[in-house]
Amino acid sequence: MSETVRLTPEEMTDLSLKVLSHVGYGPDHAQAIAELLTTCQMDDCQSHGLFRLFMCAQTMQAGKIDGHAQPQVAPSDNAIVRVDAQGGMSLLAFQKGLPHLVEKTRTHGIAAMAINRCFHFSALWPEVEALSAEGLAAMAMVPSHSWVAPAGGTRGSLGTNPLAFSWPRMGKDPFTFDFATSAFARGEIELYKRAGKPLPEGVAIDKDGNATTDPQAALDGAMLTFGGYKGSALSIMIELLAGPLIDDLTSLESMEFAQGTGGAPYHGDIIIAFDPDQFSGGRRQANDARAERLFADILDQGARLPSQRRFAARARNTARGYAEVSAQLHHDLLALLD
Ligand code: NDP
Ligand code: PYC
Repeated sequence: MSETVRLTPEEMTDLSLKVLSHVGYGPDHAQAIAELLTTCQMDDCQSHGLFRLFMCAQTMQAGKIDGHAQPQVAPSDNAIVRVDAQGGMSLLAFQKGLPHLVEKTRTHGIAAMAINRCFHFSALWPEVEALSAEGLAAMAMVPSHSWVAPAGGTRGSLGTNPLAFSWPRMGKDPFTFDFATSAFARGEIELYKRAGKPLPEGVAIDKDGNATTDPQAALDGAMLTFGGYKGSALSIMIELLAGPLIDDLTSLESMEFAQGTGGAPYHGDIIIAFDPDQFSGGRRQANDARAERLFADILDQGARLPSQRRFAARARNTARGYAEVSAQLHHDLLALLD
């Protein structure tokens, strides 16, 4: 088997739709998930592209998700958009709430969207880039399952808890970063396991609390946060903002909810958006230029901006009309249709 196969966006979406409907997702959720996975794969996001179809299938098999849930946006007259995902996957809820968040941010200067009662498996950059595409700055956070030990701890209390931020740039790709607050995302450890590769040092401990580079021992033990106590504190902040603040579950509670059944974590998602026109007091153009000066100074020394690799992959894959996907992954995804 050759190492990679070439898939066009249409082939990726088609494969995803077939798998998702086969395992039990209704057409609205299947479409939202398939579009997201295609978008991520076209950016060469390996841990949260087509690979995530396994997690979507496992989530359905676990029996707790509603594959036909219709998210409800609650009416509000303040700057908070609340969307009840009704026990479905988060993506449809995000799509439904997005226009309300954009409108409230333009009205109030700052607004937030709290998505409740959702299963969540996806990368966060598409959420924040949907807002930077509207000329707004945004950040997003979610908990996950309690796989990650706090700094100095020996067992999982925290989630892999990604934090994403996007800043709109006139005529250019936005400044975006999106990463787990664990040293590695869980999906990345799963990919190391599939590839039979050892992890770098400092990513995980085994179930006895000893440092390990064995992906399976890491999955059975606990992951570590990036940046020691600093990443650990950021991760706790994400638990609080995307959990108790918005009346939803922490990673510990999400893990308890799953009762060992596997699949995507179940919790909330918080997205905060800022309107630069209002924050800059009418001096957006001048302030944008100051931000550009900072980016130029970073690039000038040979450093790269976060998401630069991803945008380059997007440009390359879009121009040639396909992305390269591991042949083994493609083979294993087709087997989900059996
Ligand atoms: P990575 O470590 O792969 O990358 C994190 C970010 O850092 C990216 O924006 C990346 O840009 C940037 N970056 C990487 N190297 C450099 C560099 N040398 N200089 C500047 N910037 C750099 O991310 P993770 O593995 O931690 O997370 C992957 C995905 O997993 C994320 O999209 C995240 O949302 C998702 N995730 C989702 C979870 C969930 O519960 N839903 C849980 C955990 C993670 P670039 O892409 O251009 O390389
Ligand atoms: O990669 O850590 C992860 C993850 C958790 C939920 C979805 N992705």
